[in-house]
Amino acid sequence: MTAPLLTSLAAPGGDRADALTVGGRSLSREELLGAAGAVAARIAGAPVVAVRASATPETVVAVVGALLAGVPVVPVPPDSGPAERDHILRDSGAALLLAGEAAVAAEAGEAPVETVRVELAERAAWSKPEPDPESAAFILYTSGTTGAPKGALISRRAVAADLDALAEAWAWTADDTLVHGLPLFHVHGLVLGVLGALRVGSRLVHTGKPTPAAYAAAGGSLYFGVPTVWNRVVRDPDAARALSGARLLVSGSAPLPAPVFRDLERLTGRRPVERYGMTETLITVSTRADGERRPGSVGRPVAGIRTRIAAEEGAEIGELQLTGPTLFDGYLGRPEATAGSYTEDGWFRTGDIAAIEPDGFHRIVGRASIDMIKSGGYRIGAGEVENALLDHPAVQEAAVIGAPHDDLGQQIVAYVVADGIGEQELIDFVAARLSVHKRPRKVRFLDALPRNAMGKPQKKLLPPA
Ligand code: MLC
Ligand code: AMP
Repeated sequence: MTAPLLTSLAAPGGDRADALTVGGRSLSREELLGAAGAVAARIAGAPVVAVRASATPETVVAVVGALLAGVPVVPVPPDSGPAERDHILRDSGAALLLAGEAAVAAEAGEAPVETVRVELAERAAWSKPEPDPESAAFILYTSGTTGAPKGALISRRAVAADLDALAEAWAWTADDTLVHGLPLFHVHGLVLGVLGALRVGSRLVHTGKPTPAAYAAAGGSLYFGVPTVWNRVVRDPDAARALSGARLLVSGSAPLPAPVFRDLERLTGRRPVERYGMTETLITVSTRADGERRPGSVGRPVAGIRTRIAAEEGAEIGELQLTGPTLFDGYLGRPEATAGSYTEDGWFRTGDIAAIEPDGFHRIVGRASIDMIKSGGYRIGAGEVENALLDHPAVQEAAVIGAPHDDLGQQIVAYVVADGIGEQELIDFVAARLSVHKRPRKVRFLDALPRNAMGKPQKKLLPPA
């Protein structure tokens, strides 16, 4: 039986003043629980609450407060422009937007819901019983291939089951210090990187930004990063060497290039752990602290997860499908999209193409759809960026792809048919409407998009980026 999500929030091995450090500001667990209790008291009964998820202790307090109160949390990227932010707030039905002090000023008068300021110094005891494990902990907005992001409903049970499975695979205990600097609005940084540390009881140092220098200075035993972060670490050998005292370096959210794996081993003496996951499933496949780690492989399913490959007759690779207790409860208000993400016999269709080796190790080979881009570990739907570009009056047609990129894995490249506008202006236009990370890094201007006889744009025929 999985223990309820928040049962173990009190410090198992005794409290310390810097149990949680985010961007240089620290809280003890007692302070965190007190401030979160005050948030819980203020928002109890709300149907859904949004949190402006900047990398601050206020974000952690807001999220823990909502989880104490049993109010589902919708993290909002702090740099999201009005188009993306208003979609998330309206679609989720959030009644309130929680934000730290500096952020409140930035939001004032702009957001379409009431903004509530989170105060680290507030204290209230919260002693209500743990909410139903089947209730939603999070509504995480995530991109599909077309249209606006959908809200994935993640239950408390799914989060608890996943964190326990990962703690077992990585031998993650209260003796660890977890270090990372990932955004607090996605599974990697928020669910694993904050709730994981709180559930296991380890210290957490969030570096604000995931820079090599900040990782090197943090002195952790366990580090999380997306491949872009590890690529930057190995390009800074002094920073990389400073990580040789760590117990485990974990990479996920996108494929870790084999040369980066090898450079990490060479510079730190540590073979990185690779793990695979998705917003809709949480982290489902991983190599282990006590097992083999192989470049290009994400290992075996974690406890409770079963996987299979839906391959054509005779083929070894095909769509990875899975089932288990960490799966989501569907997309909010989108029964058709939810149904479409499952097979007839109830397995989740990841949309990733994979192979399973005879010894059970999984290799992720690619994505089924060209319209799902992974850039710097962020998942970006081509359709959402195309729609943003088409909102500009000068743009007549737009096609967006993820072009291979050494540092980001893929970089967003936009091909447009447009009059009287320059590249940077269009990049800034998208950055201001959506989140900054969804901006094209390059724009190519064409006289017309390549199309087939039916008039459908043919992305495979676009000129090289
Ligand atoms: C640049 N900036 C702009 C801009 N261009 N601002 C406004 N308009 C423009 N046109 C600013 C940015 O806001 C930022 O400011 C700065 O420039 C640098 O931005 P960037 O160039 O986009 O950053 P970059 O170096 O490319 O970021 C790399 C990165 C980032 C690795 C740090 O991609 C990242 O954090 N990735 C993590 C994604 C992640 O966590 N994914 C997990 C998904 S969950 P400033 O002030 O902010 O510096 C998942 C499940 C699983 O996948 O398996 O884990
Ligand atoms: P997101 O929904 O942002 O969590 O992105 C999920 C997607 O990230 C998956 O469907 C994969 O395409 C990709 N992904 C996550 N981890 C890995 C990994 N270790 N190797 C390759 N791809 C990964």
